[in-house]
Amino acid sequence: MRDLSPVPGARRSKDLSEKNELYAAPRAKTKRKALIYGLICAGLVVVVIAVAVPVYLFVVKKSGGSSDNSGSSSGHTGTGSGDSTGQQTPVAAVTTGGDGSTVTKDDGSTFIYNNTFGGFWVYDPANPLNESARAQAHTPPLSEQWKWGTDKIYGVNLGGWLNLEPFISPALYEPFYPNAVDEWTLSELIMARDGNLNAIEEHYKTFITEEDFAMIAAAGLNWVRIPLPFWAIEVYPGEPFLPKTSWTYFLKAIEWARKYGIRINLDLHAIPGSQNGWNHSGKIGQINFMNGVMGLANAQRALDYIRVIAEFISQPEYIHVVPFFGIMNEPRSSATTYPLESIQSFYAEAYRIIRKVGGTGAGNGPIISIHEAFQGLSQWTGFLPGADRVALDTHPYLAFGAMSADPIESFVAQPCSNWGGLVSDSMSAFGMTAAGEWSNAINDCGLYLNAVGQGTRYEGTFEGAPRIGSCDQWTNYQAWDQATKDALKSFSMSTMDALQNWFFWTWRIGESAATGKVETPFWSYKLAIQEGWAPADPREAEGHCASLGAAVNTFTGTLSGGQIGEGTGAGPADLASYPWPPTTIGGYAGAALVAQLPQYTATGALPTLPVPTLSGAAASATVSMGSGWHDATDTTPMAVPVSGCVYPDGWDALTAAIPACAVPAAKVKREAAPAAGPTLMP
Ligand SMILES: *[C@@H]1O[C@H](CO)[C@@H](O)[C@H](O)[C@H]1NC(C)=O
Ligand SMILES: *[C@@H]1O[C@H](CO)[C@@H](O)[C@H](O)[C@H]1NC(C)=O
Ligand SMILES: CC(=O)N[C@H]1CO[C@H](CO)[C@@H](O)[C@@H]1O
Repeated sequence: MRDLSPVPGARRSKDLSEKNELYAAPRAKTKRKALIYGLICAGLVVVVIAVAVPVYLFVVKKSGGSSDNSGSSSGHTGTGSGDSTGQQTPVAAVTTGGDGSTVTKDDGSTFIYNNTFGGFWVYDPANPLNESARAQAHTPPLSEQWKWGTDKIYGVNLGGWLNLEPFISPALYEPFYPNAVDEWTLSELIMARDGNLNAIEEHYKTFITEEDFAMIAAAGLNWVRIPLPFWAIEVYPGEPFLPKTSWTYFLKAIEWARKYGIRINLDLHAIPGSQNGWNHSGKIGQINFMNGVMGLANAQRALDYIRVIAEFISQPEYIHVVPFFGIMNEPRSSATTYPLESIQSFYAEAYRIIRKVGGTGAGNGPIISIHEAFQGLSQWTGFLPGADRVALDTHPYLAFGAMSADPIESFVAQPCSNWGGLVSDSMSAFGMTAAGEWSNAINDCGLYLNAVGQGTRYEGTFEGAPRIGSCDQWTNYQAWDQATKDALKSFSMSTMDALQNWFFWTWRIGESAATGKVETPFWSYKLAIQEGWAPADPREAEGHCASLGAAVNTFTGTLSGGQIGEGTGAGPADLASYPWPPTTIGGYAGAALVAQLPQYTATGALPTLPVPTLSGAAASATVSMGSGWHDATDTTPMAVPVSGCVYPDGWDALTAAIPACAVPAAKVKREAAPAAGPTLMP
């Protein structure tokens, strides 16, 4: 997330007397407590009777089988009693459950699944690929095709989990204040302190767990967007990130999403060399993707990582759980970095690659989501017309514009007018458009929000902004009164109504180690549920703008043709007008100059992402979990450094000299491997 919102910012400030009223516990809370106790008491009964879905029986061998079984079977009402022959013991294992059912996790511990929307979980060790689970009755099960533009995405990001951000998990950064400012420096400092990066894996293990997926479904949400860094695949020498490990946890996310009927938008969030110079790209500072001496080489690496991910998620075993691929978070295209035509060439090349991997047409490979690159949605009208399933991504935020002391009430209707029309117009003019990020923040208050060691515009301590007031009232959520919460909820709902298909940023904000509490409360959906400023059901938001008397232009059309994978298969007519390599790399305008830039050469081994290892009872399942690589005919090697050549540092190359030895652009062309099935290569 960042501040280059292409939409109008907040209004100018007026005075607001700070609120110091004590937090009055909302009535709802008492009611909820009673409900909670009721559920606990009813728990066991509910487990047995409330599940109207089939219960599967499977047989475990008496010797040695039972411990396997207890470890991973879900639900556990089974009380298999030994039979007199001592041969085999039938154990009833619950493989699915609805509201109030008990879920048993990998480690044998249990929790209660709550879902008042008719959702149910499914996990059958005999068929770990079962796709019947539903997040809610109104959300299609994974086994059914998502209807783009008709079914509504009510999503949250799992931000700061596998791709770290200081304001999301401040406790990881605080011990190193002010030196850890991004994942690069954090990794270096943890390595220096511990001699390993176990602390980062510990974060993966604990920050998001299975319960979160259950709670997300219980909150009426049906999608998650998961930011993933390229180092989930590999690192190059000199890159201090923890390599490969986050992939293991992404596989857990796939398992849990499948179990709870939630779909995943995999968002490649950090790109070699940095696509935006912001902390969440891995390294603050330079933009070396598509910019400067290593701009093209870094882009080659990025394309290969996109291919490796597309090869994984296009497999039939995974495509229904991960049908949405955000290929790059927030590329910061501009006249001083890489211009629109450059990022469009990159997107077009990614499109060729992904569609070649998965084939064309609904269900073949993911919908491809491209961020509007801070150009505004309308700039994308007419880009790749007729393309097979390309979606636009936009991140509208109020938090980073001009600050205002006005009360939350004054912001409530803004999303309706500011954003509703933009998204709907884009749905009509371009096709599927979703807001990959938004938050409740009406200002930039909160620990590390603008970066470690930086202040806030609101307090007049960042970027020369004039002071508006103290941030305390906006960060000390325990003191918020009911009116504040109601206004915040209303702001949330008008944003949901305006954006229509959305992913809140973010599900969870970790507590600060210093204060033991969340310091950026506007940014946590989990906290919003707990403290009462999230709608119980996001569908309540529909019509909210109208109820406020604010006009919102809701998309009422239908997407068709290539937009939903029902195109002619001809592909976009203008694909050839977006060449790869592009004719401009930041600082090098014109094919002749681009041709001088160093490139990697396609001679490297292909890194296939591993498939999950089944454990417990599932270990004996006979289903194939795939090979990790969808298209066996895709044997184009990875682009790697030319052996013997010394390249400039890919993260610090803006002023480097061009090496004489690296392959000049003109000599390298992506090899088209023999095509099996439909191909869009022109
Ligand atoms: C479901 O509700 C019960 C109390 O009714 C609670 O203990 C449990 O943590 C909830 N489950 C989840 C996943 O939040
Ligand atoms: C998946 O699980 C559900 C619920 O247990 C069951 O009804 C369905 O038949 C299963 N489908 C497959 C393909 O195993
Ligand atoms: C300097 C910098 O990169 N700051 C960004 C760090 O991340 C936060 C949260 O995403 C952004 O708001 C900052 O702009």
